[in-house]
Amino acid sequence: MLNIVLFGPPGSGKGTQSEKIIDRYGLVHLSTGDLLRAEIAGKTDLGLQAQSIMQKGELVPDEIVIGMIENRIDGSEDPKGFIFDGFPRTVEQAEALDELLEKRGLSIGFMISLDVKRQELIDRLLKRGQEQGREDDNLEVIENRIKVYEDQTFPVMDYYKGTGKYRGVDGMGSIDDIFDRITRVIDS
Ligand code: B4P
Repeated sequence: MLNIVLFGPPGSGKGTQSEKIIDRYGLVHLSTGDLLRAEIAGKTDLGLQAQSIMQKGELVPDEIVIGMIENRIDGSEDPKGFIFDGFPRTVEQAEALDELLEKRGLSIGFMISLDVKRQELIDRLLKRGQEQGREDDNLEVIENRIKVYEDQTFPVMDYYKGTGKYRGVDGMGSIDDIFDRITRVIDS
């Protein structure tokens, strides 16, 4: 099984590239951002809890996202592998992911980390805010999301570097060029 963590700051192209990776490799897409937005749209208790946190650009509590991921792994029938998009976002989530995979005889193959300049992140997210009206894509919240990434999520990179699973990819340029770089990493 091919299990990949797709990592990067907000706006680095995780969701965008995940779609292309699942098309090519037939993996199951597990995006905690999408799962949380579905809970909000469904007005569930979990969604109501998550909504105010996401509107501020803060992280939803670890136990909530870990539980969601665990349910989805167990609900997938005969998967070829998983792509974890936007998860793990804290070292605690990374440790929990390793633990829950190990219990099922699975492991992460590698983590692909998309490297994108700060101004480009802001420009992409502001553009999406204008086009799609996502509540957290406005300048004040984007800046907080980047700060939260630097403070709480960036250390996850060291966690994977420590296990030899980190693979850095230049996330600047066209979507197709970036996808080519990613496929070279996966195919090697
Ligand atoms: P996410 O949904 O994961 O959102 P994101 O980090 O902003 O990135 P996303 O994947 O959507 O965007 P992409 O870079 O593809 O998280 C949202 C919130 O949910 C978090 O702030 C947090 O509150 C909560 N959350 C999620 N997971 C959590 C967890 N594990 N723990 C706790 N809380 C969690 O693309 C952005 C834009 O750039 C798009 O419009 C795209 O079209 C464009 N784009 C992509 N690649 C491009 C390129 N090469 N050139 C030009 N534009 C490009």
